[in-house]
Amino acid sequence: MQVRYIVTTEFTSKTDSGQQLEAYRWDPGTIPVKKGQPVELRITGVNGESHPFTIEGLGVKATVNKGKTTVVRFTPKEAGTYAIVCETHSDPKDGVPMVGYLVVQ
Ligand SMILES: [Cu+2]
Repeated sequence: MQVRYIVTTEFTSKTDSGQQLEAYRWDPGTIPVKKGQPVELRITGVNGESHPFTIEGLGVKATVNKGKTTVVRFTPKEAGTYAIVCETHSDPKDGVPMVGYLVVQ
C-alpha cells in the first residue's frame, strides 16, 4: 500500500491597496505513486470548511472536512498525471483553482 499524507492549506495575503488575496491548496500539490499498486490517500482538512473533490480519470470522489481525515483507496492502472480538483474552489474567477496532481509512474 502506497500511503500518502495530504493537508488542505490556505495562503492569505494583502496587497498594498488592502485587497485580500486567498488561495486554497492541497499540500503537497504533486503526489507521485507507482501504477498497478494500491494507493491510500489520507487527506486532512486544516483550512477551509469543506472540500468536495474528484480525481479526474480515476473515478475517485470524496469530501474533506475541517478537522477530519478523509481516506480514499484506489489502484491506478495507467501511468499519467491526474488532476485532484476541489469542486468548491476551482472556479478561476474566484481566484487560483484548488488543483493538485497525482503523478502515476
Ligand atoms: Cu477546496
